[in-house]
This record gives sequence, C-alpha cells and structure tokens, in this order.
Amino acid sequence: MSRSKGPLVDVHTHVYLPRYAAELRARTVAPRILNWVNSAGQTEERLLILDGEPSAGRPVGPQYWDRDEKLQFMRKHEINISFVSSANPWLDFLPAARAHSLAKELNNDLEEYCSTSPEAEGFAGLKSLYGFGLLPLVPEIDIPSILQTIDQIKSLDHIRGVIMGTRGLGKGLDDEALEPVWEALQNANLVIFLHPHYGVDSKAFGDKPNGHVLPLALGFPFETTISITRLILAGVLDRYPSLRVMLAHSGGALPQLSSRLASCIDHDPIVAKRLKHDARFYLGQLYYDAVAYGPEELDFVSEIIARSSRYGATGGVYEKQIGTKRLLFGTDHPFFPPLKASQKWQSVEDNLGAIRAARWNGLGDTAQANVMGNNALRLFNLSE
Ligand code: 5CU
Repeated sequence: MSRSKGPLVDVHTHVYLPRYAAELRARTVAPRILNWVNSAGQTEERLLILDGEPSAGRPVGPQYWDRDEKLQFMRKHEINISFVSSANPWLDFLPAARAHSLAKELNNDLEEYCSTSPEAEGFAGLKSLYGFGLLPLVPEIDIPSILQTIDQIKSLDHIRGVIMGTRGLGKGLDDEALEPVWEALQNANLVIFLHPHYGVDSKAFGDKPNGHVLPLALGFPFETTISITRLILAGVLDRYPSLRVMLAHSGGALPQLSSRLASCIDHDPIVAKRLKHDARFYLGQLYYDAVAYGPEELDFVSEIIARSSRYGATGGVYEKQIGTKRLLFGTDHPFFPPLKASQKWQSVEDNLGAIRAARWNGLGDTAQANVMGNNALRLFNLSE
C-alpha cells in the first residue's frame, strides 16, 4: 500500500532490552522466559507473562530484543521513526531496590539503543529511534527514588517520555502518594504512555479455550479505561493540566463511555462537585494511539476528542481538527506477528489502512499526515 506524504512515526512499539530479558531468564515464576522442548525435540525459548497463560507461554526470540530486527521491521513497513518502550510487565514484579537500580540501568541502555541508531531516512538530524523510559513504580519504593529516575530520564536526550502501567505504587493511579510524581513529570514535559498488563478479572472470561483473545481484545482496553478514569476522578488532570498522557489502544472504552461517565458523575453526591470540568472535557486533554484497527473506530475517537471543545477546551467553540491532532500511529510490534509467513504484518497494514480510510471529519490529507507522523513529531518536540 502506498502512503500519503510525510513521516510515518510509530509511537507504540516494544522491546525487552537484553538486560531485561536476562532478568526474565533468571526467574522461576512468571513473568519469565523459559526453555521449552518442542514437539520436534528442539529447545526453544518461551515467554510467560500474562495471567492464565498456558504453562508453555508463547515463542519469544530476537524480534523482542534485537535492535536490527526492529530496524528491519521499520524498513519493511516504511516507518521513519519509532518511539520504543519496554514491554509489560515492566518492573512491577520486583522488590523496590532492584526496581530502582534496574530502571536506571535500562534507561541508560535504551538511551544507547536510540542514540546510536541510524539517522531517520529523509529526516536530517533525527534518529530512527527514540524511547520511553521506565520508572520504579512498585509498592514500598520511596518517592525520592522515583523523582531521581525522572531526573535521570530528563537528562537522556533520546528518551522523550515514560511508559507506565496501571497499578502505580500498588493502589492505582488515583493514589495521593503519586502527587509529586505527576508534578515532576509535568515539569519535565515527559509524555506518559499509559499501557495495560493485567486486564480484568479473568473469571469474567469463562473457561472456554479462546487463547489470548479475550484478555487482549477486552481485558487490556478495559484495564486502561478504568485506570485513566480513576486518574480523572482524582482530579489529577485538573491539578496538572499540562500533563501529557497518551493512552494505549485508542483509549480503550473511555471514548464510548464518556457521556455515561459524565452523567454518573453529575448524579453522584460524592463526586458531583469534585471536578473542575464536565468529564467529556478531559478527553481533549489526552493523546491516543491509533491502534484501533478500523477507520470507523478512529473517526469515532477523533469526533469524541473534538467534542471535548464544547466542554470548555476552546471556550465552547467546536474545533473539529482537535481530534485529528491527538491520535498517533502505532504498531504494537513485536506483538501480533502474522500467523503465516507474509511480507508485511497484517496488524500493521490494518492500522495503516484504517488511518487512510477514515473520514477525519472532512480534513483529508492533513489529518492523515498528522496521525501518521506529524502529531508524534510535535508531541515529542522533534518539530515545530
Ligand atoms: O500479546 C500480548 O500479550 C501483548 C502484550 O503482552 N503486550 C502488548 O503490548 N501487546 C500484546
């Protein structure tokens, strides 16, 4: 498929850096990488990270850690620049001291991975790889250790944000203890990439063998939806209006449920007067990856973001282009590889095709180019 003019920038692409893979190999309980003897009698490495996975997990290999494989994947799909983040479950399973020291080491590793990458083709002065760092967000950590890590990340030129799970310090993202963390992230102008790992209670999915379909298609997005909603309800976006949060998987179910959320807030005596704005306003403060796989879904999310302007973002004047400025192309590489050998990955082609086919509120090529890459260059301060 040919592409509209302008850069193609991937904001949702993961890595298990070699040091992290080594940490997983050394473990005897999940999350872990284990050796597995397959039906042909060969030993292969398998990854076990999700709750309730079959005990053999799934195949894992260099596509998860080898930078050349990432660059090859980018060339195959004509991606000019990627913002690489560590894949789940990050440091969540580690004791505080180890999480702190490993965060520091992995952030330095990622800086090296990005800063020594080739120049982005056609974009003089820009690298092909930038990254999201890690924070030691685990129970028992002291806040100064987190703030120290934010300072470290600020000093690393190619790290432009942090990837964050939904648990915070164990109590979720509405935990008051996180207040200095939001303040420091806002001051450092770092983008928070909010990404799921745990899904929802797997009992809801029954016991039929549906592989990873229900946890990934529904559990992941609902986890993100609940987590960002709790953050909004705690007033974090009122206190830190310049905090830049990008939601995985196009914000999960939040766009679809935002008017219901607003109504529930209005009718609840405990919450009704807590927030500065109608709940729908906050959707215009957030960024969303465009990993939605369908043009109708992208148009819907874009319209919901644009609608936030009616709730105060632009003094009540409807701004239809806002929606197209807050969605950003992503691939989720190396997850969702094609099941059959193929030249291009279906998951990537679906997301690109969706951006091309969306109507974008009549804003055409400009909107498409924004979502494909210009929004990312602006968000991460790589262009005006
Ligand atoms: O397929 C999966 O398990 C995943 C995962 O764990 N993390 C992710 O970002 N995408 C897919």
